[in-house]
Amino acid sequence: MSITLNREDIVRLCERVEGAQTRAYAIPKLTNEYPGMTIEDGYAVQSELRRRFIEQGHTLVGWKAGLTSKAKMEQMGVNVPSIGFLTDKMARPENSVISTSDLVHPRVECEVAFVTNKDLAGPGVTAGDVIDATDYVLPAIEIIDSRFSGFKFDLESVIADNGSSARYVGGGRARRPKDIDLRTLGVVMEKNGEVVGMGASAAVLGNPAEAVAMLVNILHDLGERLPAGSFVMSGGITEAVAVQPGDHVIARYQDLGSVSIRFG
Ligand code: OOG
Ligand code: MG
Repeated sequence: MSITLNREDIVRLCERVEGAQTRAYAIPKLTNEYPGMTIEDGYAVQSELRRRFIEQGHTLVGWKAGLTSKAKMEQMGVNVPSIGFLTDKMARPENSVISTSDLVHPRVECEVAFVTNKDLAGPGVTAGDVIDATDYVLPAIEIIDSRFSGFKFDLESVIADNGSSARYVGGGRARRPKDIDLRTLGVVMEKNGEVVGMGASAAVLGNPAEAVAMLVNILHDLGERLPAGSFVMSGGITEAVAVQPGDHVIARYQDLGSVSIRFG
């Protein structure tokens, strides 16, 4: 597989995704019009989107792995993980009220986030390399928001839509990766005081550090590396849960404290 779209089509699809993201409206998945689109085409559109955002003054903060757990793959009907980029404009403080008026149909996910203190570059990066380059891990909530109608897509389209990235919130208690067992961290997600999801971190490729290694190896294929100081989310442990204005979500993690947000 390789890039099959020409530059004009990549720019056209990027503008379509950018419009849907910035003005919060749903669009049909891109493969309806471009059925031959490849995963590499999806990343070409995503890279163009990243270039534009940076040109507009957004700062690249890190990356996210997506579709790295069985729960997420089954929920979305996709069986290969993906990556997307994260900027400063997507970050929200813990305990804040996140506006839903500029989102299409937001959902929340509980994830383990990594902050690195060494550069990482593929190919062949392992979970051990990731742990060695990790300053600390912390609990996070990702707010995803597919721009595709009905939250229905395929891998090619969701990659072009930057892996449904919308907002993210880090919090809780930062820990050195060597002081905890990254595979057995339990998490319980509550919405309005009710448990709506629970799982353990091994749901993410056996160990969330594996997801970060995979992400760095995909970055290599895109001609990129992960610089020291990056914030990386390793992927939802449980299914994503839809939220609406007035909802309060809290993710309680074993050994990592909790992260809480409200929606308005
Ligand atoms: C794609 C993004 C998936 C995760 O953590 O698995 C993701 C989607 O489900 O819209 O962020
Ligand atoms: Mg996610």
